[in-house]
Formats: sequence, C-alpha cells, structure tokens
Amino acid sequence: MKPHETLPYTDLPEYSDAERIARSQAFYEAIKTRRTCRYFSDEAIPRAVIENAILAAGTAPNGANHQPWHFAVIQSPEKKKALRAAAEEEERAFYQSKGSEEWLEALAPLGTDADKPFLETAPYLIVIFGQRKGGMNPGEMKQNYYVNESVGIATGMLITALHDAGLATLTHTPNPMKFLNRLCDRPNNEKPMMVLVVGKPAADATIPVHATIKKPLDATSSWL
Ligand code: IYR
Repeated sequence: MKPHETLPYTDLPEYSDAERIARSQAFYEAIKTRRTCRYFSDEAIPRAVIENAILAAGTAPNGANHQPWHFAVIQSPEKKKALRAAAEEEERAFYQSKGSEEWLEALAPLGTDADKPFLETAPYLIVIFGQRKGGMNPGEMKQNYYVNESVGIATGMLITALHDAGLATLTHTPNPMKFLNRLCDRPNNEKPMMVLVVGKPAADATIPVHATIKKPLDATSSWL
C-alpha cells in the first residue's frame, strides 16, 4: 500500500451478538414504518433538522471521497410555485402521451397523476444534484467518480435520517429535470437527480396499499 496518512479506527461500539440481533431488528422495525407520502401538511419544520439530515447524508461512502453532491433546499413559496409549475408541465406530458402503456399500468396501483400540489404545501423541497466535476475542495474542477452510486447512497441516508426525525418524504423525479438547474442556480455540470419533498404528513394523508407489499427475504437475497 502507498504511504498515506491514517488514524486508528476505534469509533464502532462493541456489541454482543444478542445486542447486534436486537439492534438490527429494532432498526428494521423503525425503518419499515417509512412510507412515501403524497399528502403533506404545511407545518413548519426547524431548519436545523434539515441541516443535520444533510450532514448525515454527507457521511455516505462515495467515489474518491469527492462527495459529488449538492443539496439545494427550497423553502420560498415563489420557488416552490415555480418548481411545481415546471414539474406539472412535464408530468402532464408524461401521463398524457410520453409514458408508455406498460409504465402507466405499473403506476396505476399507486394512484399518481400529474397534479403535484404537495410541491407547494410541504415546507421543504430538497433538490439533489450530482456533480460530474468538483473534487474535494471548493473551486476544484477535478473529475468525480461513481456519481450516480454516491448520490444514490447519500439520498438513501438522507431519507433515513429524515424518517428518524419523524418526517415524511417523497422522492419526486420529474422527467426531464434540466429546469432544476436554472431554478436552483446550479451550474450545467451538475445533474439534477431527484426532488425530495420533506415535511409532516397531512392529517388525512393516505398511502397506497400496493406500496406496503414488500418482497420477502428469500426473494431478495441468496446465501452462497
Ligand atoms: N414522475 C412521475 C411518474 C412516476 C414514476 C414512477 I417509476 C413512480 O414510482 C412514481 C411516479 C410522477 O411523479 O408522477
């Protein structure tokens, strides 16, 4: 191995096997209550919660530790309105003609359509960008690596952190998304990957039964 600066890795707590089993089970019980939410309350959420969740997401494993992500947090009503208008325009084209019959059929049990009022109701819309170039330090323009993988993992951790704080999320993927660069004032070498809608569920929020059916372990894993 090439010489490089190191630190001892001593941060992980020592658990017994029984503790590990209990903790992994408890985590599963907690995370399985996560639901994708399409009905949000307009109740305000402290900015510190979002900041901490973004810091948690920023600990994700990623290519060469370049941390190739940017989280644009939209809170202004004007920006939300503009995002909603642009997203709904794309969605109308998708639901009316662009989406294949097979795709629309796959979405039918979720009950989604082109109307996205939650984009204005929810307190925060986090627009997640992947940075094709950047490196570790401000102002650098180095090549980044595994951007999709890195941003995907970070987004999963962001969702998990927000769920742990008792917040609901919706991963929204308007298609195409290029309008998000201008809306969020981000450079063209950044690729908008997702809009994460964040807030409390509305009092009368519902979830589609279809989304609650999860594949069993023997369908999603094999042991060799
Ligand atoms: N982007 C659209 C369509 C959509 C696509 C998939 I795949 C979903 O799991 C859900 C929705 C929309 O937001 O309605």
